[in-house]
Amino acid sequence: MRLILGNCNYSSWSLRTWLIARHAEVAFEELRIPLYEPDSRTALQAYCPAGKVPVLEDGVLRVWDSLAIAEYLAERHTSLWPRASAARARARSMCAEMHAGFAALRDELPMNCRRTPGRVAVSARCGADIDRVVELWDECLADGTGPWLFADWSIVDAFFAPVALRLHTYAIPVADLTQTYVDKQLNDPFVQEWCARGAAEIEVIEVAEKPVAAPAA
Ligand SMILES: N[C@@H](CCC(=O)N[C@@H](CS)C(=O)NCC(=O)O)C(=O)O
Repeated sequence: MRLILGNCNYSSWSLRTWLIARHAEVAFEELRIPLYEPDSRTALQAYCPAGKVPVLEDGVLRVWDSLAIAEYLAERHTSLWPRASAARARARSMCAEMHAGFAALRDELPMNCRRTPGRVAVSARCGADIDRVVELWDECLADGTGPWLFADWSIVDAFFAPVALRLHTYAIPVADLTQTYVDKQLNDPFVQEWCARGAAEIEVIEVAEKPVAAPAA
């Protein structure tokens, strides 16, 4: 298998699928396409049906979009989703909500792993997105079974890893229960490996370096 990925520092959808592949312990190669460079579009179109990363190649098969890649890997590694049907359904709902939503959070607080942590003002819409994420996490964590959202690490933790990184790098204050989960993500060896690779990258995507808070709604 081969995963086609963007910049480690900036590409949150790449991080999600890379984490799933690492946790699944599948053997895979990587092809990194730095994004928003003059030749990025041509490179993306050569490998990526939708012109976006991530893409998983398995022989001649190409699977694109993080959710489809997650499901493809989970068909072969069933431990990637929670075992119980109800928990699995909830985890899938959370991934779908992440995949389809949280536009203000994603726009205003771009993933930037190597950013020196520091607070930025956020709009009311972004604040509401953060509150919703925290609500989702706390519903899972409140019963004390942690440390991951459904006890053992699962795909839903990959989907929220970039959000935990954002809460950290933009110094968003959260309650202890939430912070414990953020810290768990930050201390995950795979997340740390990815961030170290991001820190070593030389490309700079200006728009992700200067987040400007949108005016409050
Ligand atoms: N829904 C897609 C989103 C993929 C996506 O937006 N990827 C970004 C990088 S994180 C990208 O390829 N951007 C490059 C571009 O739009 O030119 C997924 O879940 O995989």
